Amino acid sequence: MTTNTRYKNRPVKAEDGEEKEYVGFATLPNQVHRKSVKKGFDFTLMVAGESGLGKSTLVNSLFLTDLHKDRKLLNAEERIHQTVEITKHTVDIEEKGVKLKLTIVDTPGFGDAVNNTECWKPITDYIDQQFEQYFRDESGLNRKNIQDNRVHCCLYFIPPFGHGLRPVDVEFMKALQDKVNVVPLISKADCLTPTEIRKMKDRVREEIEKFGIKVYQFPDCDSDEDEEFKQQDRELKESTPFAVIGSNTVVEARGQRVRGRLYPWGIVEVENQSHCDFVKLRNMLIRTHMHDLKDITCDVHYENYRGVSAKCTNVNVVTDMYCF
Ligand SMILES: Nc1nc2c(ncn2[C@@H]2O[C@H](COP(=O)(O)OP(=O)(O)OP(=O)(O)O)[C@@H](O)[C@H]2O)c(=O)[nH]1
Ligand SMILES: [Mg+2]
Repeated sequence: MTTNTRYKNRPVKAEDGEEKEYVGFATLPNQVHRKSVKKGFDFTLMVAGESGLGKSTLVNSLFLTDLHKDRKLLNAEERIHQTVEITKHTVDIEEKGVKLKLTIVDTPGFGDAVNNTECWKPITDYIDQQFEQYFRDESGLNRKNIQDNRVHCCLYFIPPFGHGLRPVDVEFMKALQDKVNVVPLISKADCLTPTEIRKMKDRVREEIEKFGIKVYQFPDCDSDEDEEFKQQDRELKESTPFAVIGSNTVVEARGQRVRGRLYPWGIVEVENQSHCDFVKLRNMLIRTHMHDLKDITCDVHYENYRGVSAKCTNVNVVTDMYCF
């Protein structure tokens, strides 16, 4: 569409052959599209869970970048006293002219300390701080260039070794559930056989239900979507919690170079759908549900935060009034 035609009222032929004035609001989706493409998109993803479950490896595998090139490995003694240390990495990705500013919030070492009481506190505090910052920016004078650092999704890593959720997993997810979209993952799925994965998934799903944990719910598929999309949506919902495998090495499998883990007995391919749900997770995050995750963050979690802060502000105002 050239600039001229965009601004002109173009006459169009109606069904009866008569020319009808074309108002032009049908171009609204195009206008929105242009504007958002120009502005670019941002998305913040957080990973959390016990130390050593492969969080950093998975986010590296997801976005093909090595986020921890100069990471210093701590020795065993240091690790025991290690406190939760949250790090933020931003990568700018561009695909077909669409820019995405992706921020990964990594929480290395969670659960490393001997005492895990309230180990989720630094993480919930971090999420609240981002809301607070956004709230302040939004109420400030210069609202044009607000940087949105709110966390849109938190991948919570469940260890593959146990029998379902541990109390710390339940408490952790519950602490997060009203602040962020929690997506539980079964980590290091290469440690389990397909039957064990199925059992583990059933167990985790049951326990999520039993303990009333509010994890991210995939929205219902629109009835006018095509059959293929509906089928993919069904498969996606049935595969939760996703069982994932991460790897930062490229190996040779079936004559191709693939991201995988090489064992004496064979190769586990990260992007092979019969080996794990990595591709499903990536598609969900990037292709199909990114916008919904952002919407829920804004409409539900941020609104929760605003509600609570507004109440606190009112209480302060009332207390101040009584002080006079
Ligand atoms: N078997 C298996 N090992 C994995 C997988 N992903 C990562 N690892 C290995 O697990 C170890 C820990 O991986 P990290 O990615 O550093 O784990 P992390 O959760 O980020 O650990 P912290 O930063 O200490 O919280 C490394 O030796 C990885 O190679 C996986 O899917 N399967
Ligand atoms: Mg890590």
